[in-house]
Amino acid sequence: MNKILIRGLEVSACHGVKDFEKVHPQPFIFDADLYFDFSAAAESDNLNDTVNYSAACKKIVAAATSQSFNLIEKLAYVCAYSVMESLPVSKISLTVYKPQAPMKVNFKTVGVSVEVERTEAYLSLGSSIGDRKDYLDRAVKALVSHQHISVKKVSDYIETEPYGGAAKNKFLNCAVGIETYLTAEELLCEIHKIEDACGRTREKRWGDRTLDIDIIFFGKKVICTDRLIVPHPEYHKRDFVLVPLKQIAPDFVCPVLKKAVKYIQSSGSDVKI
Ligand code: A4P
Ligand code: MG
Repeated sequence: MNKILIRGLEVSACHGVKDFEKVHPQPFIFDADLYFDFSAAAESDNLNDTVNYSAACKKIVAAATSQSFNLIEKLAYVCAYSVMESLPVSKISLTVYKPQAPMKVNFKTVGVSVEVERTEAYLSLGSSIGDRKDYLDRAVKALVSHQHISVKKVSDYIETEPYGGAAKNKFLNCAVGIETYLTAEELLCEIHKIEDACGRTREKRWGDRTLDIDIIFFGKKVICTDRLIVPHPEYHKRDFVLVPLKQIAPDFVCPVLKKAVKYIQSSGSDVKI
């Protein structure tokens, strides 16, 4: 993917852990790579078809001067998020240098680099205890109000037969399409918080639950760690996942099966339509 480069953007601002740094401005230097497919702009020669680097610089300056942070780590993320939230770049790599950091050693500069990427992800939500619709509504609301998650699509809620043998109640299921700047691990943490806020207990695998949120797809990434397997290893066997997913993301291609969702057929029969 092509990218737009910003180098040596100097901003005078007040960041640092020492008291005097919070009142006396010092220089911070930014480099940024904005990933954006500008082939249309290369063809049209029209500014409207690309990301205006001036707009990106203004966002960084505004983010860096509107608040005071202790750490350049925080500063870097705030500036990166600010660009991602306002401009259609798919990823930003941003470095911030602090050449006058108060240290009693000779040095040229110190700095940090962060990468923030926009990822299209799909979640499967299910509830089989209590007011099931209210739990799904609360989960969707929590996703909508999350600062680094933007909900793009919510499927219909469908009632499904319990799958897997452990659960006894009927489920209400849905799928949600999001865009997020979080990593997959961070997203997992956030969905666990939402499950916990809805009274989720983890007694029996596949058992009845107030709220379960699974990550089905995280962009095109294939992840296999102790904590996270994506695409979800069982999703293609389950109509309670596939039916809502086909409604909101029929053309999304599974990075493992290499098939669009609309062509994936489960062998299960947990959904009676
Ligand atoms: N984990 C690994 N990969 C993922 C992923 N892609 N998304 C880990 C989310 N979590 C993932 O999950 C256990 C651990 O799986 C997590 O801590 C995480 O690190 P959990 O939600 O605590 O436990 P669980 O849900 O009981 O286990 P599991 O294996 O996620 O079960 P499923 O697959 O969620 O199945 N029938 C109907 N009709 N509708 C349903 O929604 N749901 C289940 C649960 C069973 N039967 C159902 C339904
Ligand atoms: Mg689960």
